Amino acid sequence: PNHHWCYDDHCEYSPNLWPSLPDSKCGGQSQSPIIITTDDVQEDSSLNSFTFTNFNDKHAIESIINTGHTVMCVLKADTVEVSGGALGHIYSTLQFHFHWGSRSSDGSEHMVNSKRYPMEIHIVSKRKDLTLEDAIQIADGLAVLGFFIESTETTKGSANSSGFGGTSSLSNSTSDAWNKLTAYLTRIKDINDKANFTDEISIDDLLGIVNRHEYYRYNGSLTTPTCNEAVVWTVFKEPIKVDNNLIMMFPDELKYHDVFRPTQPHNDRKIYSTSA
Ligand code: SG7
Ligand code: ZN
Repeated sequence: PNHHWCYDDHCEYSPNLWPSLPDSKCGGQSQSPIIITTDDVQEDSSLNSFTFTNFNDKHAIESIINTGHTVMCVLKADTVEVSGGALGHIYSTLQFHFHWGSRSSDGSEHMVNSKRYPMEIHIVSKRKDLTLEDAIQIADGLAVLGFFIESTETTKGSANSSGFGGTSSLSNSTSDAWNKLTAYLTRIKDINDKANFTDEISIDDLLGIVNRHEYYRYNGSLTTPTCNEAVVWTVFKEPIKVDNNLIMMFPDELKYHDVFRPTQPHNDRKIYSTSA
């Protein structure tokens, strides 16, 4: 059975009905995304730095797929890994994907205080010692790294931006990587379209110079059905800066937009932050 869920009310299961999908955990007490209220986060000195293995591999991306809910870059198996960052296990990276909005500034899933960013990238990894099937049944089975994406235009010309007269703050390799990635979107316009990824870009190229030491941490869920409460979430504080015309290619080239779940209640959860 193809149970039809979506992010608006133009399908059988809009977000408020996700809890009634078969096998759904979407009505649970530890759901994602959430609003991170900076006044309420608890600083935790045990939140140390990550080890990102093979994030510099320019051949790690195997394919790019339009799932109908997101654009997903699938990685070659057993290549990229994430450890450290107080995770307690080694995690194998499976894929990364995007959440975006329409023409507005909305698009990210997590919010910081009242701010929503235009996009969010999720790098999804599973515990190396478990199958994916087992990992989604256990609280720390998956580790998702979330980075906000902000438009370079936002900071152009501001007091702390680099250069004179609005030079882009993107390095050439980052800009080049985002240009190459977004060039695939026109080839995967229809749902289930898939392209082999042949360009040489690494995850490091896409992340660029963003600070990878300062982040928020909490226990939550997958943000799509069946919303398993199996995710150790890391949301990095500093956004990646990408040119606005490239951000806009997601809603423009794909046939859908506003692919982000409404924020969920914290209930009794604590949100931690790396300490200053
Ligand atoms: C996207 O978000 C896809 C899903 C992902 C889901 O719809 O990337 O992945 C696949 C393989 O379709 O679900 C199990 C999984 O990774 C939820 O991921 S998220 O919580 O990081 N947004
Ligand atoms: Zn996601």
